[in-house]
Amino acid sequence: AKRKPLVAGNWKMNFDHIEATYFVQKLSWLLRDSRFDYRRCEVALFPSFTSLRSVQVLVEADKLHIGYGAQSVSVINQGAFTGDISADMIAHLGCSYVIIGHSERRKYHPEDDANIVDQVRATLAAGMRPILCVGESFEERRQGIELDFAVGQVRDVTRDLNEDEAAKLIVAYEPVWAIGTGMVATPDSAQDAAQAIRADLRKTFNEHVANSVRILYGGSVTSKNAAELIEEPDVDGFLVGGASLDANEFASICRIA
Ligand code: G2H
Repeated sequence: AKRKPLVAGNWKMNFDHIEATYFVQKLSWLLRDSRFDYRRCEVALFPSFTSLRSVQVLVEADKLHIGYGAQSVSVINQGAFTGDISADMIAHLGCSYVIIGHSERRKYHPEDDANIVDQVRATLAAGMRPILCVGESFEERRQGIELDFAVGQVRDVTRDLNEDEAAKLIVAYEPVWAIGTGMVATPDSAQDAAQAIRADLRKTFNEHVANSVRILYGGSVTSKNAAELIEEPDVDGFLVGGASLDANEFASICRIA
């Protein structure tokens, strides 16, 4: 990685606010104990909405260097939208990031390209950074169109952004077949996708945008496969799911990145 790496723990629908608080304490203790350098690598957690306030209180009280964010956001600012959470509500909890377009959201919720673009806009407008998830399914890989597919998903969003907005984007390349399956992409294929996405950013915008955007790899990342993935020049960190639920394992991945 040539940029400051980011290790993001996507807890998905796990941990209530008490478990979340316990986890953050344990993680910060583990990282402090191993003299982890937060200036070298950013660490961020993505709890459920119900845990964000507890995480905020703890992070602020103990002045922790751990960032946090939400796993999705409403595209609307406020009003009669029962059950939705706005970008401002999330930002006012001290969140720095929002995960957008995770394949599980694309699958189980009606999050299409237009909705994902609007989530990116809402997140940027509230002063946070979007972590845009893209990646092919097994079918696209079988057809050999995985690079075009992932690049196309990024382009669907960036075509509506200006240069300043695009430079704030974080992309997570998560091949759908690697998510929660234990089948991790090879370092070569993670690099190929990250490189293709970066090349397209260079073409659409310029060198500055291409060099600013961090591209994470996600999909069955563990402390066993993180080292070889992070050696790739265009892989700038990880979006970790299952392995982010164990503080020891997640701390190991942070140290590796
Ligand atoms: C992909 C990833 C985290 P896991 O969904 O976003 O999950 O590491 O469990 O494959």
